[in-house]
Amino acid sequence: MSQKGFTLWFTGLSGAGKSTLAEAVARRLRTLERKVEILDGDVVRTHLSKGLGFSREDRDTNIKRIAFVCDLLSRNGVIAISAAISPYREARAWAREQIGEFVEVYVKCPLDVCRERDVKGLYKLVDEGKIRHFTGVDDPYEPPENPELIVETDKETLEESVARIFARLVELGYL
Ligand code: GGZ
Repeated sequence: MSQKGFTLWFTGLSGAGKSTLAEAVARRLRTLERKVEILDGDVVRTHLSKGLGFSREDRDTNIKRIAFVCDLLSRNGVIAISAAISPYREARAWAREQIGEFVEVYVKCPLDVCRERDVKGLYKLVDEGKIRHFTGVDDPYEPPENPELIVETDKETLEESVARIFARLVELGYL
């Protein structure tokens, strides 16, 4: 089995399931004795990207920082998993270029379903006008045009999505 590092880059709306998938994939990779680190958008913003907001410029800075760390990790045999919205194609292309060993997974879920889930109550705050520039509502989300994989979290179970991610990683020669 290949032991090389790479970056698994999840992109999708808030509430689409990026963090849940990242945790589930990481858990399964660790059972294979692989070293894994998750860079979750929400968590990164409390440390590495503390103080950044949600303008395009700040989001791009956030993505560049995450990509930088993913690159360091994956060059050293670790599987880095990014779970940030990463709404802009250009920033994701930059990350792909920077990292090289890059597997982009579009975590696809309709906005209505994300809204209904409203795991953190953020969509409610958006509706109340308390949060602005929210991705997919009044801020852009540019879906990937050529991701290595699309998982549809409103149509597949978590286990099915994880299984499809593993199958794709095997196909690409990463596992
Ligand atoms: C999008 C926002 C916003 C706005 C706060 N737009 O689902 P969450 O809560 O836990 O994850 C979201 C997180 C987005 O941070 P990222 O670093 O992933 O974004 S980006 O890749 O665009 O830099 C959400 C919360 O922060 N959140 N305000 N306006 N998400």
